[in-house]
Amino acid sequence: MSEQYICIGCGVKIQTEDKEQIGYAPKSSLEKEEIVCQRCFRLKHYNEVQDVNLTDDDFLKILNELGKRDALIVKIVDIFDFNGSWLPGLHRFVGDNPILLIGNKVDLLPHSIKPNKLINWMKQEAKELGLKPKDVFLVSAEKGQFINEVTSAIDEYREGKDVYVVGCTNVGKSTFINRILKEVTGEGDVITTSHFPGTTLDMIEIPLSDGKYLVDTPGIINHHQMAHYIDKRDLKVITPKKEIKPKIYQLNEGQTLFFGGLARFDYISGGRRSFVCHVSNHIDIHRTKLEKATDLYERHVGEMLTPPRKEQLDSFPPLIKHEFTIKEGKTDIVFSGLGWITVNEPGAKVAVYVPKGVHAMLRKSLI
Ligand SMILES: Nc1nc2c(ncn2[C@@H]2O[C@H](COP(=O)(O)OP(=O)(O)OP(=O)(O)O)[C@@H](O)[C@H]2O)c(=O)[nH]1
Ligand SMILES: [Mg+2]
Repeated sequence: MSEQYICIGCGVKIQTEDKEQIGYAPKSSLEKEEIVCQRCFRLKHYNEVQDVNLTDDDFLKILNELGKRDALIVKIVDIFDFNGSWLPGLHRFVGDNPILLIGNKVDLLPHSIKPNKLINWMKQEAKELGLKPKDVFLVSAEKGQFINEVTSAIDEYREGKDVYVVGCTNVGKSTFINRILKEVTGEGDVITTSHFPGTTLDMIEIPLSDGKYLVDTPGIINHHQMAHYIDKRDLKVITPKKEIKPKIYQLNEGQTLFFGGLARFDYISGGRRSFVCHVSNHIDIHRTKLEKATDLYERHVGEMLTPPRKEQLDSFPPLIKHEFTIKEGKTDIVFSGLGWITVNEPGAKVAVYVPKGVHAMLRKSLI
């Protein structure tokens, strides 16, 4: 019987027959110690992604296994897109297994934010969302911030069991595991990572010193995230790479902000006040009069207001209006996957427009 090889980059089963299907690797590569599929090779060397035909159900099936295993679950969220990257109903997959909650990409938030405050905020949000984690941490998998603390905590909480790292796509699960590996073994970038959602395709088991495993899992797709509606080439625009610089706008009633052509914010009433925008530094914010906004959008989306790209407009969903009245001080108006606007005083009436399917909401301010 032939041996089953697994791609060390994404976890997919290796096949050598069909170049067009996932898991393809040339026969010659089977002799290597570490086998990487063609898709991972291209991602790593050319930053090009080959589409796969796996569905949500395929990924859910993989995660459903977790309920049957006795393990520690490490749930990762992207702190820049906390609500968008939240996996609802995690208990359905993981059964009674203990959970650690980790907010990744803390390097993107303004340095002035105190980590402890953020952790308390995450604890509160987790409670409201019905999750009871054993503990909550912040990290930067990419920069290595707080990695030692988290690694020790994992080792303690796992009580000699396997560890599964779960979360929605793109939160940095694979980067996190690579970082731990680097700290422990000195080996860099074993697992394939990329800014395209859906990089990891199956479970990847990394052996631990006691014979147990640290396991990377494919991300669950949250369809209400902005990333799924834009051209792949524009992911770089909406995803911050560096600390975001808050931009303060003093607005009068009847003024509008556009975030590229991806979102619109109308300030309806509440007197002159300031709005602090937390979005990727690469997003152009365009200020205009509310009464002119609809017309401006129709004329300039795909040109001055971009992304989306002009050639993509036929398939880009229309912007849908959500109205909010801000009842409490220090509230964030969240555009799932794009960022948020912080309002310090109650009493403002606003309208938020996001592509149909993308979530918009209010939350207690993170900062
Ligand atoms: N700024 C910042 N970016 C990060 C961090 N960790 C991961 N990223 C970036 O986030 C993107 C996704 O990282 P991955 O590790 O591939 O995410 P994943 O959760 O494994 O994604 P899937 O395999 O698709 O489920 C990549 O562009 C990473 O460089 C971090 O700590 N800070
Ligand atoms: Mg991954």
